[in-house]
Amino acid sequence: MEFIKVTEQKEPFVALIELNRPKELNALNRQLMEEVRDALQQLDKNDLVRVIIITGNEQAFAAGADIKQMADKTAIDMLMIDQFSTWDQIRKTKKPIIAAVSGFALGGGCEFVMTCDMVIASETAKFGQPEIKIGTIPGAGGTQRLTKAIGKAKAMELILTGRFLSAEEAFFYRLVNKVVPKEMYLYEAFQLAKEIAQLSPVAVQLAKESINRSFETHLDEGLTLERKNFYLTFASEDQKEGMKAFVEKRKPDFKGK
Ligand code: DAK
Repeated sequence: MEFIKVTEQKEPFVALIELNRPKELNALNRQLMEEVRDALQQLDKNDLVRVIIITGNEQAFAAGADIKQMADKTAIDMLMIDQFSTWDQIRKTKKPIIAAVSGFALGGGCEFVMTCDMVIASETAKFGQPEIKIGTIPGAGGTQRLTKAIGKAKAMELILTGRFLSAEEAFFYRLVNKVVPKEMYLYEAFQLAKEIAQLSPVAVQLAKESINRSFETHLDEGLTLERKNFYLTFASEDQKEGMKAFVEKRKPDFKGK
């Protein structure tokens, strides 16, 4: 594992996955997400693990999918690479996953957090879907999950402007379970994990499955639409310009083409 660290049984029945690309603010390249998928599949099969915590570092949970890896891709490249199957497999994890978030959780990072089951945030956490600023839209469930989590008006505001939510705001809008001082976010995540890990793993898994069913009944249709539209942004000059400008550290000049 190059981009993640996995500690099984950090506490009894609790495993920890740490995203570990600190120089790139844990930008989620394809290999990192595949490593997360593989780790989750292993942990799901391991009877000594009942709850999984996923975290980044103090500065960033993850600042999004890796823009440098996507910048030159065409719509067809994106379709053929099919990163979604990795994300879909992550979504199928049976054991509960707690995201412990400090610093940036942006774009794919915010979507990854929303794919987890519960969220403990440091007071420094910042959540957002800033894809619009680089000429694309959320591609891993953001338009669907953020809207269901915080409501239409606020989701529209965040996704159409790319603004960030502070940890306090994220708590107010029910995107996160709890906000704690930055020294405490991992500790709090472990407290929650240990409480759940003492309970019946069978009941916990069935409860998780049932809650997700209520949440996801209409999600598939939404995700299908979102995917098509995400691919479509890669047919635009604006996506090329937005991602190129980010890499070149300049302001993008969008033309609406
Ligand atoms: N990708 C690649 N590199 C990134 C990055 C990213 N998302 N975010 C940060 N970095 C890199 C920077 O390029 C910089 O690298 P060097 O220049 O030092 O080599 C390093 O991390 C530190 O970043 P900054 O110098 O920019 O740090 P600042 O503190 O000044 O700013 C920031 C922090 C988080 C505000 C800024 O880095 C930023 O705006 N980052 C981009 C945020 C963003 O736009 N995120 C959304 C990306 S699009 C999909 C799944 C998911 C997605 C799509 C499809 N499928 C399953 C198909 C998701 C898409 C996205 O997330």
